[in-house]
Amino acid sequence: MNDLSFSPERLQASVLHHLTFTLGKDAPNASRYDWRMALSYAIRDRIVEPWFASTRRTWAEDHKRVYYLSMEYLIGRLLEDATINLGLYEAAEQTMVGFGQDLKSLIEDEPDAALGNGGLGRLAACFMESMATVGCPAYGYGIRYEHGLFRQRFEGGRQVETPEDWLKQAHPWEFPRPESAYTVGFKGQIETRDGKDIWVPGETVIAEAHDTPVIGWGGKWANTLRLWAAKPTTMFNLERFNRGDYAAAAEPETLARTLSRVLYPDDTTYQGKELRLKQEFFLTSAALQDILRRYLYRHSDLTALPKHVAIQMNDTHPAIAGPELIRLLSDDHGMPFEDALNTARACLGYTNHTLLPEALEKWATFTFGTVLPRHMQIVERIDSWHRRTYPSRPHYVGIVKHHEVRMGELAFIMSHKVNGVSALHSELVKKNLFPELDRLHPGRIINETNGVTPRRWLRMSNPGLARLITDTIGEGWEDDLDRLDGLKTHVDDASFRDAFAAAKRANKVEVGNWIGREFGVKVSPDALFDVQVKRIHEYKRQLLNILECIAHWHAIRNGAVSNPVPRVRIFGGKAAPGYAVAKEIIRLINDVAQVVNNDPKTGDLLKIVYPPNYNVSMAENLIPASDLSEQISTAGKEASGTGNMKFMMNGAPTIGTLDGANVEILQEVGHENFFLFGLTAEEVSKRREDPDHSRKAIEASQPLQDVLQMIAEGRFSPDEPERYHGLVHGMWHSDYFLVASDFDAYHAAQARVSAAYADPQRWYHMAAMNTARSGFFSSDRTIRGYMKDVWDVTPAL
Ligand code: 26W
Repeated sequence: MNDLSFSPERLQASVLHHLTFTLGKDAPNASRYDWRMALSYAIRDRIVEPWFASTRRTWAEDHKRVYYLSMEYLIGRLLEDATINLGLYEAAEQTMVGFGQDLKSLIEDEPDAALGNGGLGRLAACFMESMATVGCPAYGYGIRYEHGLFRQRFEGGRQVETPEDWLKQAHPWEFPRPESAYTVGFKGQIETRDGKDIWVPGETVIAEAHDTPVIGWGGKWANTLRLWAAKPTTMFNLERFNRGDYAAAAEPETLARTLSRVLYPDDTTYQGKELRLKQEFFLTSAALQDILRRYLYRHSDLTALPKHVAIQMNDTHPAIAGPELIRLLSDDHGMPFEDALNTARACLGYTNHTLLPEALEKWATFTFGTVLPRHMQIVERIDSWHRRTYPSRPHYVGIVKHHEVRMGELAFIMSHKVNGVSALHSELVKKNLFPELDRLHPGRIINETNGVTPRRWLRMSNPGLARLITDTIGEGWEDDLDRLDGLKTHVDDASFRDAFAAAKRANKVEVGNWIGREFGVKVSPDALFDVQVKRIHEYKRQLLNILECIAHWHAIRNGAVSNPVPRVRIFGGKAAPGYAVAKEIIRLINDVAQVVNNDPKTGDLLKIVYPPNYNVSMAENLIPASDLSEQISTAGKEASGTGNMKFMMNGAPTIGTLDGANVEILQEVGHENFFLFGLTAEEVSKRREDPDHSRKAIEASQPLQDVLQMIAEGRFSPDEPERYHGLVHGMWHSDYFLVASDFDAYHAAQARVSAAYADPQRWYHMAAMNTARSGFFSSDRTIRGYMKDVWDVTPAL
């Protein structure tokens, strides 16, 4: 039974074994769920050996370890990914056919692990896979949220949120580790003992580890994703229970469990809620205690910690790591304060993912001091140490200002490296976010352009194109993505372009069928699939997209477009539940879709589709079926984007602004393979100085005026004509994200797209060039950059 070889026969035996002894089911009575679980356990068994081997080797070589601290991991499904990375896909397919089961439908039975909001969380998931692929010994630390990101439905075109419930069924990939548990404290007071300040928490919870092995490409290395679940320190009050006071008896348990109950669904607007701060400290403290325990198992000199340990903070969410590590080193282990500070800083790195002012975490000193009184003291000591050490620091710079603790400044000062996530973004981090700190600490801010894992985002999600690539340039490109460049010589070959087009068309047929089946909209696979999928946010400008849809529709109706190219405009994404404007944009898209999709005058020439509940699994289906990638943020606002890279890999040219990693995508593919439009970041800042910019832009554009007029007249909301008056008013009078100023340029760029698509030879040349030039955007390259520039760690493989 424990022959874990990879032959189909052994895999079959394993599946049957798990079905019988783990699930307790007899094959004739087994459901799809049972088969999926049995297969998952059989696959997991085959990860365990490389996982142990990796761990043993790291210990044996006393290898430096990377610890990635992140409040979010947007993982998605694991069965297919693990099976493909182990090279077991065909064996699994055969095995399951033998049991009368279809592997694909088992794969789709798995719920998405949606423990993240968007880009930052998905990046953490890609990094975990890449660290395993390149053999970087690493642990990811996070929170085991009982409920991930909410589910989205539309009711009358409006977003409705319902709770997500991924743990309703057993999660086959994790190993609970009740023995790996730490106490995390909150509140309480500081007591002085023998002249030392000691924190006596007023509340405590237990953080209990749940480990998921993450296997890299080829199954050569596996790391651990360790997620913490909150447990009460005391189960319940027996005395109260016996008195019949059941609710009160369970109070400590309820209190603790709320900590890891639910992921905060806000990205980009920070709320200042006490529970969020507690979650951040819960993750960070448990992780640091675990890191020190592992270190002290072999070592005793804590000043040598940075030689063995690198800790990366994924944005400021775990930025309490600085003060917490100082506290553990000095309060618990007796290290002098300044030594503790220097040791902590040599371990820590900070990645910034956003410049938006409303996203920068700042805690009221009252909240911070109440929840973490000892840390408040330490933060003040760090700040005064920094002021003393850098006397030229301007008075307005610092961690604690205006009764707030600024987490960005804290993370910066407590890190030896600070990085942005694209070339442009890193420059803006220097110039606009931390100009004074950059001057005081030259060289600390560096760039590590984001990437995505080509295993999930090309090999797994686009098997047709992956096969064509292998047939064309040979095997081995999956973990050596620069080799895609070898496709360039084939792009001029018409038969290669035909094969490329056929792979794309097959994906479009599947997505088209799904759209027809699920949403009742008939779309042609020969139409141009124009896709914008990402969180809904004003700066990402889904509004610009839908306004241009209306202009395009209007132009076709009026016969102003000769030979219009049929298009399907696809939207996907969730709005934060409290983000009213974003929700209004969602409703507008759905309202416009209603009218356009039922207009016999435009028929198949234009369809607008907005499938609800966009998530990782939907992205895996949509992106390979896309012709055009919409990356149209206001320049200077999108830190990097990672969706843009996935589209590029899958052969969808970008229509986009010079923002985030679009800049580098353009550099790689060249102007002839990219539809560039819009103001640059510098022009955006200038333009905003004119208080009248929006009115002027609208008055200069007849198409935009017509569009706004139609919306204001209730053309898309006949039952409530004034529904979008606020939105239209905002366009005329504020338009902070410069939708109006970029409208004409975007409209013109869309016309260039249509012209290019009308010539298939030209189009597939462009599409294939995008795939060929996407090698730089593998997250393996990104991880190697962090290893060299930030973590100072070499691969163990
Ligand atoms: C505290 C509320 C909050 C939560 C999450 C504020 C900000 C965030 C994230 C930093 C938002 C985020 O996901 N940023 C995205 O990070 C990606 C990975 O680096 C980038 O590609 C995106 O451009 C950036 O928006």
